[in-house]
Amino acid sequence: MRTGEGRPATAFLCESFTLYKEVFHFMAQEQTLIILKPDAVQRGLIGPILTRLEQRGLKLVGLKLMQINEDLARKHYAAHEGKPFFPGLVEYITSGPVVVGVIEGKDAVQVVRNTMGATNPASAAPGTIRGDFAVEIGRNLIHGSDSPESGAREVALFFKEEELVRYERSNERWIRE
Ligand code: IDP
Ligand code: MG
Repeated sequence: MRTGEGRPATAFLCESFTLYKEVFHFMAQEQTLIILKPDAVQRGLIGPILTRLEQRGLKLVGLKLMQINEDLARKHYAAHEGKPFFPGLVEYITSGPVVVGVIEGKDAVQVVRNTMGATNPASAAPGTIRGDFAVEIGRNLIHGSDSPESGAREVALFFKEEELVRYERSNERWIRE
C-alpha cells in the first residue's frame, strides 16, 4: 500500500508514531523555569547554584545567558504588577545578565522550589540555596515557577521549542524509580 505522495504507508506510520511519541513526551513532562538572577551572576554563584540543582538529580533541558528587558520582565512578573515592590523588582531583574534554564521531570516545580528555599532568605532554611547564599528578599538569587501552569507559561516566554533539548540520562534509573 502507498500513500498519495508515493511513499510506503509504513514510512508514514513510523513518522506519525515518532511524532506522536514526541508530542506525548512533551505534554507528559512537567517543566519549570529557573532564573539565576543578576545578583547570582555578579556574585559568581552560577556554578554553585546549578551544582545544587544537578546534585539533587534534576534534569536541565534548556540553559542560556541573557539580559531580560523591561517588557519581558513585566510579562514574567505580571502577577505582581501594582504591588509596592514591583518597580524595584523590574529594575533588579533587568539590571544585569541572568542565566535562565528549564528543568523537566515529575514534580519539577515542587523539587526546585524546596531546593531554592523560602522567598525571603532571612527565613529560608539552611541547606537551601537562598538559606545558604542570601540574606534579603530583594536579592534572593533565584526564580523558580510556582506551579506547573506557571512553568508552562514562563518556559514559553523565555524559550523557543527548538532551544529545548530532549535526551536520555544514562543514570536515570538511579535517580528515578
Ligand atoms: P518567589 O520568587 O519565591 O516565587 P514571589 O512572591 O513570586 O516569590 O515574588 C517574586 C519576587 O519578587 C521575589 O523572588 C523577590 O525577588 C521579589 N519580592 C517579593 N516580595 C518582595 C518584597 O516584599 N520586597 C522586595 N522584593 C520582593
Ligand atoms: Mg513567584
